[in-house]
Amino acid sequence: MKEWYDAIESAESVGKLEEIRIAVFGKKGVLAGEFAKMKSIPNEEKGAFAKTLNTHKAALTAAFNARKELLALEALEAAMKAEAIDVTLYSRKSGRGALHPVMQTMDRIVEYFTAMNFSVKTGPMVEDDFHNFEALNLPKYHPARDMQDTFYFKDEMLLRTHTSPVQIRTMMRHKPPIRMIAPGAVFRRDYDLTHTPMFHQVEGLLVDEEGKVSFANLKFILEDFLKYMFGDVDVRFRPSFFPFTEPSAEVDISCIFCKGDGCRVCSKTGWLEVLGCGIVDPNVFKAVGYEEVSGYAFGLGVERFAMLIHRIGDLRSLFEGDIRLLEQFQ
Ligand code: 2NL
Repeated sequence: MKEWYDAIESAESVGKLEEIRIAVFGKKGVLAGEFAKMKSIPNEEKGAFAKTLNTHKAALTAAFNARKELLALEALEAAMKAEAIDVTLYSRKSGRGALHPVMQTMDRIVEYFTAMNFSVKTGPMVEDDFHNFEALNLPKYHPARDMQDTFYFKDEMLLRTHTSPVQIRTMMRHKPPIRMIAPGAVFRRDYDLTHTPMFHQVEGLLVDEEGKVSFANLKFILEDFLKYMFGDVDVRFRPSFFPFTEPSAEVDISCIFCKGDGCRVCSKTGWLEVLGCGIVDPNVFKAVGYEEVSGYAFGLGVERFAMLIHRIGDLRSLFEGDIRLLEQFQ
């Protein structure tokens, strides 16, 4: 009998234990075999024999059940260990983005002008010929309206090429005085090292009674604005031309990279062009129905500002959607 106790104790699997159960407790098993011997045992010994055998049967059953329970417990533990999730394990790092540098720059520009009491206006990106061109003293067949530069839809609709139509809409809805900026995306058919088909502009417009708005007013606010954006820079105004302003000027700051000595970025000139501006052309006021008013306007490209402020060399890196760019602007 001892060998069967040992067999139960050392059964390593549920399958092995089942084999032993059949060999010990089964119809043709060890116990059945022992009980069968009763027939050939003398009557006076039967009592003691049966008693011993029943003791073994009870003890073997107890041993079997104990082993079965232990193996079941071990199997459960193994399964739980295999399926366990290690909540202390470090997760894979995912990169953190940031507000796009162009939008950060736009926010800073907007911050300056709202502090100066300009209100922020927006308008549709799909515009019509009148608001984008005609009202801005850009008559039909003007070179700036060239199919080469503008994305056209049918029925004289187009993607706005500047945010000026927002000012036109604002003037047509509200009486002067006007003191507004129009930030937003604009579109031109242009794609090379320094041009993308979509970019961002902020334009500004101030209108008040005839004689109240001077070029000196425009010069002051733009000089103050550029020092706010770029720090201690020199600012110069060069005569220029825009169809919607007269007189017009382009505005330069002293090169922020070489401090005016001349370098690769400023093409050895010591100056960087950053703005266009001027006194609003009377034809623009005529188009929106304004009379006896004066005003100034200006426009700038936000990508150019962002690139100068953050020393970004390649315009296209702003448009690739690579999170490694944004990671640098948290
Ligand atoms: C530039 C030049 C400019 C304007 C935009 C404007 C708008 C109205 C009337 C008159 Cl409604 N002018 N806008 C004026 C001068 C320059 O932008 O170089 N932009 C990137």
